[in-house]
Amino acid sequence: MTKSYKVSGMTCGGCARSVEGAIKGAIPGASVTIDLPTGQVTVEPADDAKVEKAVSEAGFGFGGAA
Ligand SMILES: [Cu+2]
Repeated sequence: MTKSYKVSGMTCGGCARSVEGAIKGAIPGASVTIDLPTGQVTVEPADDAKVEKAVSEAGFGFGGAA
C-alpha cells in the first residue's frame, strides 16, 4: 500500500537523498518519492513505524501521515 508522510527539515536534494536512503534501508525494495517544497514523502509499500524510525534517525522531523 502506498502512503504519504510529512517530513520536516529537508532543505536540499542532499536531505532528500538522506531520507530516501534511510527509508530504503528500513524497507528494502521500497519505492520512495519525495516532494522537497512540501516535505511530502510517499512510500510504497508503507510501514508507519519503520518510516518514522528511519526519518528520525536520519535527523529529520516525522510529522505523521500527510
Ligand atoms: Cu540538505
